[in-house]
Amino acid sequence: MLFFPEPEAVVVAPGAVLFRGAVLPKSESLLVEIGKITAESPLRRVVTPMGKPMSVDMTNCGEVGWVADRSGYRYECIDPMTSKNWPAMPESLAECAGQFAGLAGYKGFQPDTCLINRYSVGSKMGLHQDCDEKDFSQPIVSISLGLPITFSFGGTTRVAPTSKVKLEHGDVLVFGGASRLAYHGVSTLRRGMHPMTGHYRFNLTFRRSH
Ligand code: MD3
Ligand code: FE
Repeated sequence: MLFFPEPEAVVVAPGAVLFRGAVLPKSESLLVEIGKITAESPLRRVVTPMGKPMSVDMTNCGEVGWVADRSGYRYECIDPMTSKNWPAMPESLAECAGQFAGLAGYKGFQPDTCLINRYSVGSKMGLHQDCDEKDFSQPIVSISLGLPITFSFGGTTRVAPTSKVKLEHGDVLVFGGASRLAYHGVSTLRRGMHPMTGHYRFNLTFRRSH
């Protein structure tokens, strides 16, 4: 699908581009795809290497999926919950991520994994870097669906000052270049009701793991 008119791009930090509401027209089909993926590889609560359960429920699609357990964080071909391969990444999702990466200036992005995060009231994600991938010249594409949340991003050290952006249903964020290793996180999801996702917020992050 071509985007007409071209979505408005806001550079939120060097290398980071926000396309507000850009996938609103396809949000329904994205949620249908999420439903199919989670029917095969259910959302589950993962535990950090420190033994602390995260407050976000997660699953993956693609050739590999991001896993966390007592031995660390890594990408795996097999879903540890089902002992089967992760569901394939729907072509429409891969194409959509590639298209936004291109619009943000990162040509030829071919994600091999998509992490699906589901936030419920009280879920949050503390400040962290995404550094389990091999090639940091590859961007990350994030799609937000459902309830809004406040996203924070800083510099490449934990103590660098952070800026905040509200992420809403249909927003797409592309992080590459200087922003790829920026610390980022989201604040606690507040209670609410979204017509398409109910009490939840979903976030899709498309990555190239190798
Ligand atoms: C900036 N997810 O899954 S998406 C994550 O809303 C994660 O679920 C958040 O951080 C969420 O790792 C934020 C925006 C995002 C994703 C990846 C990034 C921002 C990023 C990687 C580098 C810099
Ligand atoms: Fe992250």
